Amino acid sequence: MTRPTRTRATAVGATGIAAALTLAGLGALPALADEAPEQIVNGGFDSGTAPWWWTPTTEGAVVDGRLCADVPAGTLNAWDVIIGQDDVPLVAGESYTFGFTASATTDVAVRALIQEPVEPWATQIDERPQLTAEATAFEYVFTASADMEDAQVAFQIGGAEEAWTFCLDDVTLQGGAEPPPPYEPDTGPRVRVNQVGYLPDGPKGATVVTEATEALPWELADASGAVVAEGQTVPQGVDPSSAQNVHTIDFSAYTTPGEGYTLTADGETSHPFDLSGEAYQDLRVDSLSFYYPQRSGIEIDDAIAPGYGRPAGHVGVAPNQGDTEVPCAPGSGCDYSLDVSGGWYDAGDHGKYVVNGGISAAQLMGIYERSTHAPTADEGALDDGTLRLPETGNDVPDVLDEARWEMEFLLSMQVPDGEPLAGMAHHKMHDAEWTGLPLLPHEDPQPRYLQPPSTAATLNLAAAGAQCARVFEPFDAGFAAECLSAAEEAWAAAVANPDVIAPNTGVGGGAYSDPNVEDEFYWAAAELFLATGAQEYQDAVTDSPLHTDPDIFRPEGFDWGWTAPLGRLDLATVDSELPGRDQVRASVLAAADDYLATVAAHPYGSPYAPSDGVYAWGSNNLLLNNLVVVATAFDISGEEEYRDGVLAGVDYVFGRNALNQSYVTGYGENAAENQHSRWYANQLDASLPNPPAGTLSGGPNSQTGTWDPVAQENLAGCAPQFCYIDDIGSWATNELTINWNAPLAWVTSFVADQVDEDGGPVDPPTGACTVAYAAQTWPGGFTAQVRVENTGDEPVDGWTVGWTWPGTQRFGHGWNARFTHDGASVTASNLDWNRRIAPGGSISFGLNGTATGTAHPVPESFTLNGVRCE
Ligand code: 9MR
Repeated sequence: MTRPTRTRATAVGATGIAAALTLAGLGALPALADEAPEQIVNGGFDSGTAPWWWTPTTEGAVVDGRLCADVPAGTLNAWDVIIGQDDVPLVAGESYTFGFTASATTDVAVRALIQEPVEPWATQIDERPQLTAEATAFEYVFTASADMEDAQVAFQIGGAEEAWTFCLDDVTLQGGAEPPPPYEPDTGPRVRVNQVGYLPDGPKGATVVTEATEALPWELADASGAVVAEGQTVPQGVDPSSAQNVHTIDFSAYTTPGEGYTLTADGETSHPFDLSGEAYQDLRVDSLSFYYPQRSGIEIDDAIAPGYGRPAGHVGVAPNQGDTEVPCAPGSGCDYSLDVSGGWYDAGDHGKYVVNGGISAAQLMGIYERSTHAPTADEGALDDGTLRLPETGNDVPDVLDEARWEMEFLLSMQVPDGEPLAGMAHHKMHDAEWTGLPLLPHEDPQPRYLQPPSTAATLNLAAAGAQCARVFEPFDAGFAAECLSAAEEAWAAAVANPDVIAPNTGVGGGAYSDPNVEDEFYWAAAELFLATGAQEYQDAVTDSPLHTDPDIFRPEGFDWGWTAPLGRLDLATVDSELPGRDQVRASVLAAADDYLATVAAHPYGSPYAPSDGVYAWGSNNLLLNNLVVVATAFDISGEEEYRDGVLAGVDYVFGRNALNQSYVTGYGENAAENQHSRWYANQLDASLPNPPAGTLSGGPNSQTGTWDPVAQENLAGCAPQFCYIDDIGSWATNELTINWNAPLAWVTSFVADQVDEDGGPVDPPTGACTVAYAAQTWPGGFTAQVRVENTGDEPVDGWTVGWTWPGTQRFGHGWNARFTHDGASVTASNLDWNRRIAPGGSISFGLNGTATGTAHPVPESFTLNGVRCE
C-alpha cells in the first residue's frame, strides 16, 4: 500500500528516489501543517534510547541527540542487525506519514519497515533509503491495510561487508487514532512529607512543589486542625532530580508528639503524618518478617504469616522439578547434582543467587551484630520472639534464625570436595527459562540448574560465612564452626581462582555478573580477619588498595556489585586488633560527612546523589545503604549530626519525594503495593495477596536501557525521581528483593533504636574521654588551654581533638599540637612526642585566637578521634 514518496519543500530539490532533504546546517524540520497524532515514542531521542531496541549484533547510544549504532562487518542479511520500536498502533484505512533522518559513515542502502512484529512479518511499508554521510530526511506516506495494535518500526541495517555507523533521528509516524494519553502519576498534594512519621525531637523537613520563587508562609496543624506552628519556606530553585521548582520547610522546632498532623503551604495540605517513632518499631518487625514468606523449601504457615500461607516451593513435588537434586547446567563443565533446597527466593522471581544472597544474609546478621556493640542499640528488640517466623522460641535471636535459613542454602552451593573447583560456590541456580506472572513457587514447572562457580559468589560465601561464625558462636558453636570452615575453604578457593567471572547473561534468571571482584576480596578478608584474627587475613586487608581508598563510599551507594564498604564498616565497628583501626573509623566519619552534605543540599533531603544524575536500578536500596554509612558514623562517634542525617535522609523513602510516594508497603498514606512478584500478584489475580507490609520497592530507575515494557510505555522522558511506576509489570522500577529489604530493616532498626520512652531521641553515646577547656579572654582575643583525659582502659595511640566555637572565636596560633581550622571549627592532632595518652593519663595543648566583642562562649562538645567526649 505504499504510495510514491511525497517530496517536502527542500533546499536541494527532490532526488527522485526518496524524499531526501539534506539537513546539515538547515536546522530542524518544519512542523507538519496538519497536527495528526504521533505514534512513535521518543522519536527524537531526547529522553535516552527507550523504548527503542536493537539486536545483540549492535548497541544503540544517544550521540549528539541522535541514536547511533555501530554496524559490524560481515553480517549476511539486512535483518541480522536491527534497530526497532514495538507496539506502534495502526488503524486500517488511515493515512500515515512515516519520516526519519538518517546518516551512515559509508554510502549504504538500508531497509526501513513498518510490519507485524511476528511471522509472517506482513509489511505496511518496506523502503530502501540510500544513506550517506550527510544527515538526510526521508518521508513516506501510506495507508494502513490492517488494524494492528502492535506494529513494529524496524530499521534493518545488516548485510554490509565493512563495519559502519548508523545514526537516526526525528523518527515520526503521524496519523491514525489519538494514542492514549501519556501516563500521569497522581502525585497528590504538593506539600511532601514523611508520611510514616518524624521523631518528636528529630529533624523535620518537608518539600513544597510550587511555581513561586519567593518564600511562602507555612502552617503546621494538629489533628484537630489547630495551627501549632508556622514559618516561611526556603526557595531552593529547580531540583535536577525531579525537574521541579521547590521550596523546603524546616519545622524541627515543633516537638509535641501526636498523630494526624498536616503541613499547609501555597494552598496545599500535605498527607497526614505523626510525630512519633512508633511506626518504626513496627516496621523493624515487618521489614524483617518479610523474609519468611520469601523462603523456598518450606511451607509458609498462614498462622505465622496471615494471608501469606502457601505450599512449600521447590521441594521435589510436581510440577516443581525440585531443588533437592539440582544438576549442573548442560555444558557447564560439571556433572553432579546438589541439594540446594531452602534459602530465599531472590525477588519476584524464583531464582536463588549466591552473589546476592551473601550480601542479604550479611546485612541481616549485621543488624544483629550492630545490636551487640552500638551504644544506642536495643538488643532486646531483636531477641528471640520478636519476629513472625517458625523458629521463634528457640532461644536464638529471630533475626539470626532468618539469616541462618539463607546461610544454609549458601553453604549448600559450595562445590563439594573431590570435584573440580572444590570450595568455590556456584554463582546461582534458577529456572532454565523465564516464567510468566502470576506463578506460585510450588507451581513452577521449569527445570532448574546450577550455574558455574564464580569468584564473586565464592567470596560472598567466604564473607557471609565468616560473619556467621562470629554471630552464631554464642548460640550454636557447631554451626559457627561449619560456617567458618566453609568460609576458609571458600577463601582459599577464591585465592586459587581469582578471576572466574560469571557471564553477563540472564536467561531464566538474573545475570548478577560482576567483573570486578577486588571489592569482594576485601570484604571477605575483612570478615575472615574479624572472625579469626589471623595474620593471613589481616595482610589481605591491609594489602588491599581498597583498604585506604577514601572513595569506596560513593555517592552512588553500594550493593551486591560493590561490597568494599561492607568490609570497611565492619572493620570500623567490630572489635579487633587491626593496626590503624582509628583511621578506618575516621574514614567512615569522613564518608558520612559527604553524605550529610548531600542530605543538606538536596531539596528532598535525599542522601543519594549519583554523580551522573542517573538513578540506578534499586535506587531506594542504594540510598538506604548510604544511610547505613551515616548511621555507623553515629554509632562510632555519638555525634548527633549523623543521627539527624539518618532521620532526615529516610524521609524520602516514606513520601518526601517528587512522586509523594512511600516506597514501603503498608507504611504511609500513599504506599507502594504492586511490587513485581510472581506470588504477591494481587494486581493480576485478586485471590493473591499484595506484598506483605514492610516490603521495599526498588524505586526510581532512570537507566532507560534497563527498562521493562511497562516502564518503556509509561515513563519515557521522566526526570529521575519520576522514573517509577507502582505496577507489577515494572520489574526495573518496582521489584522487591531480599537485598533491598536488608538495608531497609537495618536503617529502620537504627531509627527505632533512637526512640526513647518519650518518643526519642535517646541520649547519644560518649567516648572514654573528658576535656577541660579554660580560656583567658580580653576584648578582641583570648588564650585557651585544652586538657584531654583518657578515662578508658586502653591507651590512645595518636589523637585528634575537634570542636566548634559557638561564638566568633577564630584560631590564631597554637602549641603542643598540629592544628587545622575552618571558620569556627578546629582540629588539634598529636605531635610525635605526645601521641600516646595512657589510661587515666592526659595531654594538654594551647592556642591564641581572636574574637569580636567580649563574648567567648565555651564549645558545647569535644571529640577525641571522632568520638564525642563526656
Ligand atoms: O538488583 C539487580 C540490579 O542491581 C541490576 O542492575 C539488575 C540488572 O541486572 O538486576 C537486578 O537484580 C534482579 C535479578 O537480576 C533477578 N532477580 C530480581 C532482581 C531485582 O530486580
